[in-house]
Amino acid sequence: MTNKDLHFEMRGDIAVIRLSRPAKRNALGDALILALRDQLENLPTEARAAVLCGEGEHFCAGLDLSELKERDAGQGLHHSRMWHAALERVQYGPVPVIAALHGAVVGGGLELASACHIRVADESTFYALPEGSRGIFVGGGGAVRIPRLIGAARMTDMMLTGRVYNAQDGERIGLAQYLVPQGEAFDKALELAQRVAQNAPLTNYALMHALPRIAEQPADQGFFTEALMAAVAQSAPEAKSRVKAFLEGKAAKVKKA
Ligand code: 1HE
Repeated sequence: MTNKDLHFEMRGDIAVIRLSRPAKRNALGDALILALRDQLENLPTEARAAVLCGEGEHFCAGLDLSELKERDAGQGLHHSRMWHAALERVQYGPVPVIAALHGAVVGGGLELASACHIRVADESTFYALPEGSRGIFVGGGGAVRIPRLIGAARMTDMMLTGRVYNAQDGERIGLAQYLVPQGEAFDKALELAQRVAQNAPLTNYALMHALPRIAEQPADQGFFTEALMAAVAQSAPEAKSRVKAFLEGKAAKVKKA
């Protein structure tokens, strides 16, 4: 499903997906959510990583409130599940997704950002979950993903009191892994995506698909799953050639930060 509010381009082997509805602060209506899902399901095979960003002054104002018409309980359930399906394509899609954040990252916008693998925020970024004040609840996976980033207590506070976190505090509590000067989030996200794209595809796959599942498993099962994933990754020809290159002094060392 194509959508005029979702812009897509390839920059080399990086897929750039841009929410392009700035007049409505990139609010996510049903059509846009479905287009995002379809876009992730149909990435060109040469894509090795993706950057997700928003056009205009804000990353995303969340759910398009103009579509919040009367739904009965069953319709509400299906609507939430539609968001889940789309954001699962972000989290468990073919390539790691780096979110470039600026301005408002609120409601469903924060749910979308939390489904990405790395979040880069610029100094204009602010985070909120205004669902509490709108009389609704998160429905795009936020109740699962956001506590895993910042803890249930902080999310509860955000929703009960309408607390807004600024960019610095957002990075401090774990909403973003990177904080950059205003206007630089996209460039930083692209730089990181280019770096991620150089990893062995199986390593990226393990980080996207095995690690979050291991993190949910009891330790004993997690250790076992880790061993299986490690065995698969290290047996790939690419792992052998990369290790050989290091041993022959042909690959980069880890440098002090
Ligand atoms: C919208 C939306 C929207 C803006 N749905 N139309 N999300 C919220 O509760 C956040 C609501 N939005 C805001 O608080 C503010 O708009 C912002 C802080 C994001 C941006 O402020 P600002 O001053 O730059 O823009 P604005 O003047 O408020 O909005 C510009 C236009 O965008 C305006 O429409 P216009 O026709 O009068 O120009 C706004 O109505 C429109 N707009 N945000 C629809 N969200 C899976 S469940 C997820 C549940 C949720 O996400 S609930 C939280 C929803």
